[in-house]
Amino acid sequence: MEQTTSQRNVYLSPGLILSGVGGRYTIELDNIRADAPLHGQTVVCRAKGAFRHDCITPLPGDRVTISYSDASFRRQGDTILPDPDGTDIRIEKIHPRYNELIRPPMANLDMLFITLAAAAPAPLLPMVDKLLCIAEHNRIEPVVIIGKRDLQPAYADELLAIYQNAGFAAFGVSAQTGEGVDALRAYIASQTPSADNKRKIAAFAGASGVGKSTLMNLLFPSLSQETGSVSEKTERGRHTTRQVTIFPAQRLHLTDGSFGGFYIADTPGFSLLDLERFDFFEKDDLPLTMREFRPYLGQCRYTDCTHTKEQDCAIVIALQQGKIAPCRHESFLIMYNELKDKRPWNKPQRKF
Ligand SMILES: Nc1nc2c(ncn2[C@@H]2O[C@H](COP(=O)(O)OP(=O)(O)OP(=O)(O)O)[C@@H](O)[C@H]2O)c(=O)[nH]1
Ligand SMILES: [Mg+2]
Ligand SMILES: [Zn+2]
Repeated sequence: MEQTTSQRNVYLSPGLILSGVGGRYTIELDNIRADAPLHGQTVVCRAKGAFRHDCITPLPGDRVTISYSDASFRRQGDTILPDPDGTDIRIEKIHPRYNELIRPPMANLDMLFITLAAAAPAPLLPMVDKLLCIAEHNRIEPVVIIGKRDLQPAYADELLAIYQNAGFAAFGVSAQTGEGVDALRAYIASQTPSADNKRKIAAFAGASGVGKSTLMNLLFPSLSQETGSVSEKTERGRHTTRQVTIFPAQRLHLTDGSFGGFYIADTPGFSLLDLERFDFFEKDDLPLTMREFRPYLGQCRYTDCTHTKEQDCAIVIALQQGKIAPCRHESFLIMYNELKDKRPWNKPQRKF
């Protein structure tokens, strides 16, 4: 759309928020409108003030419409260069979200690579399982990645079996030795764009230090030069990711060629404290988010069965028969206890 206001052309372009820091958003504009000068470009800009007023925070993954004018770019021969400060560019509209998470703070996720380490840091399985349940509840396809296999191979394989038996796609990998990385890359490459042909948005998520950034750099060698800009050195000299950054598909080249099926985000690791602030849902929704519980639901003796300890509970029987892993049921109990007195759940309001 093009309008003229005081002799300036004003343009509207759709795009995707790749990252946002301190109210400044990096947006990849769709490459569809040849008449909108910045189409296909990546711009940095702010959001219109009304969002803050309404307590709406634009998130990485948001589909947005931005407005800009002729003052927002300059032409150099055939090349158009967007204003690096984006002073005349702003987010006008956030399109309806398919889903929205607090950790990692992202919208419209299709897939979550839930990453844990076999050791260093030792995995907190209740946290992993909580993340899996949140993904299921938000209709995000979870994939479990057990990293640092080199440190504890036997334990890594044990965890792999638990998550594969529960019905998840799961991979054991080591960035140190490279084992399992090819299989994971092949899996990612096999994921085709969703039915409406939009590229899927995926993110790596998990505790801090499990190796998310290292693994992403190994999977997508073209990223490795860039991660320095999104991670910072901690007091202990370690690099840690400070913000969600979605990498546009055209930069995600696999070693053997180009790959455009995904946008993939690196995200800051969770801490124990973050666990408290995770997204959650109602107690009654919990059993449905446990993938391997589903075949047994509706088969318990009591219709209001909590699946914690009742007589003739189909879940407890499956647990006793070894069909459900004890650690998964333990995580279920922890989440159940957390949710049982928490009702109704008030989603925290996010501010800029
Ligand atoms: N032994 C071993 N160490 C690894 C492996 N992958 C990563 N590391 C090390 O683990 C540390 C943390 O790796 P990162 O990739 O920064 O972890 P992260 O999950 O991105 O951490 P945050 O950004 O803080 O969330 C680094 O010192 C890596 O060298 C692995 O497969 N094996
Ligand atoms: Mg990182
Ligand atoms: Zn039951």
